[in-house]
Amino acid sequence: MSLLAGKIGVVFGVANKRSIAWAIAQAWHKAGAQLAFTYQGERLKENVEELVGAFGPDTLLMPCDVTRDEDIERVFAELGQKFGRLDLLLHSVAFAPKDALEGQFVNTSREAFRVSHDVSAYSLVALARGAAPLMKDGGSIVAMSYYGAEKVIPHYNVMGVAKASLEASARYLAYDLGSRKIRVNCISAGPMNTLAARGIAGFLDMMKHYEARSPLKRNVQPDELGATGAFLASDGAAAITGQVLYVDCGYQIMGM
Ligand code: 0WE
Repeated sequence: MSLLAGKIGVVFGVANKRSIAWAIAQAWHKAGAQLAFTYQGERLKENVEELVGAFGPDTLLMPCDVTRDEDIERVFAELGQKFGRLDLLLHSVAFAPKDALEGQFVNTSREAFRVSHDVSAYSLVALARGAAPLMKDGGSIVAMSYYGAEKVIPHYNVMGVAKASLEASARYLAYDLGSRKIRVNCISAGPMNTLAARGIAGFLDMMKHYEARSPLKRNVQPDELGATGAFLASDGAAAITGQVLYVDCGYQIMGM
């Protein structure tokens, strides 16, 4: 089924094959979208080059550090040159300094707070502003969030505060861009075994906790995030904007 036939999309946040961005990109591609990708830093270049090669040798792949306005400008200029338009944007980018995810939130430094919010939340605003002029027939912007935005998850700390900012930013962007038929939504995913989760103390216990407590008694699979991403990108979601969709096997509804 070609839910997204003829759509052009850009994906921020692929690091490797386990990335949530990769799962959603695959679903968008299978639904018929033509995609461009960005990667963060030389370290990830080869990895991402190899992955996106699967979508054809002429797949547009651009470096982009989302904390640099000039990088963002260049990415949208290149997208404009190659396609002249844009329909879909995926934001799957987050960072907090490792020590900020280990100690107590009360000890978050000014710099750790600033960087976390710059990379993980402000970047959505900057990317939406860059994308909007290319979204001439409207568009769909999807950003990844996590439950730590609304409830305390021990050690998630400043990332939770940044995700709260991301979700609020999505609402304000949805309001601003709504008259241009550009929708902005968040997917709040249950914990996934990605590069971003690797090395986080107690992460496997957290996966077990979701398995035990979520109504569906299991964890989320990458292709299920892909399917929700494809839905949000599609006309089936034409009246959905500013929302946070929980793709977490129901965990978020539980009170105990
Ligand atoms: O959003 C995230 C993680 C994002 C993340 C991960 C890292 C690890 C390496 C942001 N910055 C960094 N910085 C690093 O140096 N998740 C939803 C996954 C996650 O991370 C946690 C979690 C969960 C869930 C951290 C503590 C507690 C729970």
